[in-house]
Order: sequence, then C-alpha cells, then structure tokens
Amino acid sequence: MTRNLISIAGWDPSAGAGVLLDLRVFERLGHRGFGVLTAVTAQTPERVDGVFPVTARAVAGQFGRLAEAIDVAGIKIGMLATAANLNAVARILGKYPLLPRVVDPVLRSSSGALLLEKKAWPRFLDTVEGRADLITPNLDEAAVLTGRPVRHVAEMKLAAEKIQRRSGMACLLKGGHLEGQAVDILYDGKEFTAFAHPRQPRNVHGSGCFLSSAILAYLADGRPLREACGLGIFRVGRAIRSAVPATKGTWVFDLSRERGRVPLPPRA
Ligand code: PXL
Repeated sequence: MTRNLISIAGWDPSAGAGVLLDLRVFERLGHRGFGVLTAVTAQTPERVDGVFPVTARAVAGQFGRLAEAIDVAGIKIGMLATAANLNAVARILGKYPLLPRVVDPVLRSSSGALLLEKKAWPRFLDTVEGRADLITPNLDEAAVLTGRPVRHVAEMKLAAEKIQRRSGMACLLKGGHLEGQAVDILYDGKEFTAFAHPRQPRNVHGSGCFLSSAILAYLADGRPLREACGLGIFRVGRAIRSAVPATKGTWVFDLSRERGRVPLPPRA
C-alpha cells in the first residue's frame, strides 16, 4: 500500500543527497514522498561549500501544516544543521510513537563540512532518545557519538551497543568504509546481525541518505526491522552499481537508470 513518508533533511541542489534524493527513493519503493527542509547547501560533488540553515520555527511550521494536510505514515531524519533544529525535530518525532521513524545522524560531509553544528554533537543521542526505531551512523559518526575510535568489527559491535543503550533505538552501524570486506552491524537491544557485502568499488555521494530512506520505506511496508535493514542494504548496493560518474572521481546515483520493478532477494 502506498503511504506518505516525510524526509526532514537538507537541500542538495544536485539531488545527490538530502530531501531531493530521499523523495525519489520513497517513490521508487512505492510510497509518496514529502519534504521538510532544515537547511540549504551549496556544494559540488566533491565538497560542501556553504550551509544555510532554516530556522527551527520554519521547520516546525513546515511539518505542522503538512501533518494537517496528509496522513503521516513514516518519518526519516537527515541533515539538521543546527542544535535548534535538532530540538524541533525531537519534538516532532516524539508525537508519533506508533509510526516507523529512522534517524540518520548526519554530522559532517566526507569533505569535512559541518552538517550539524558541533555544539549539538554531545547531546545528539540524549535529544532523540527513544524517539525513533532506528539510528544509522557511519564509522565516523559512531566514533563521534561514542567518543571512541571505531575501526573494525569488534569496535563496531561495542559502539552499536553503546549507541543503542544511550539512544533507546536499534542501531545499524554502517561499515562501508572498513578495510577489506564491508560489514554493517545491527544491534536491536537483544542481538547483533552482521550484514556482510562486497566492498563497493566506488564511493557514491548520498549513500547514507539512500539507505535510511529505503529502510523507512520497507518499515512502512510492514516489514520487521532486520528484514527492512537487509533489503535497504541490498537496494543501495544495487543503486551504487548503476551510479554514474560526476566530477573528479566522485559518483552519484541515477535512479532513472533503474527501470521497471526491481526484484527483491528471497526472504531470509
Ligand atoms: O550525505 C550527507 C548529506 C546529507 N544531506 C545533505 C547533504 C549531505 C552531504 O553532502 O548535502 C543535504
């Protein structure tokens, strides 16, 4: 069934990441996409050059009027830019305890630009605590959130457990940048699941946005968390294989190259 999914995230004019990509992923997976903007960015495929935040009042206002107009069925959080937006979004998430909600803790870009102001980093987990089903840090974000380096699977497991305990959400820690084989680790508060996959030959801009949006779409289909994570990982891998080169060795998604229904892997 088609559901209304909202991305609360930033604007990348090239549509390689942020709200523009999220909406295309929702729609590609059979849902209707809506967007609440937290910041505008100026960027090339290699680097984010400017971040222009939207006020927290504007974030709350956009969401409030949208929620009056549609039946909200799921929420994904991406780039927030400011501590005030983090607080506003935590309040929004808290109003929907029964809906699928996924938090991508976007802190900085690969080129090092701040996508959330640093003063908000130490209280990120406390602010969103218990307000979503899943949080999806990468290795760098997990290191910031736990205050320890996260370099291999053993450290990933420790970090996923710590983040799950502190946030009250399941944690899918993305190991795409690990040396050797890539492994993503899910800790749901009871058990670990390792999703091993071949290391992708290229770094595609917006992979984290794509993954968290795809997982939300599968949760909105009613799939259990572990299955939704596995399907999201499969789906982003497929999209990475059909990505196109941008500039200077960077790659971007091109969802128009995936036509027709995309087959899913057999049920686990
Ligand atoms: O991939 C992180 C990210 C998220 N959202 C927006 C971005 C970026 C990285 O550049 O621009 C809007």
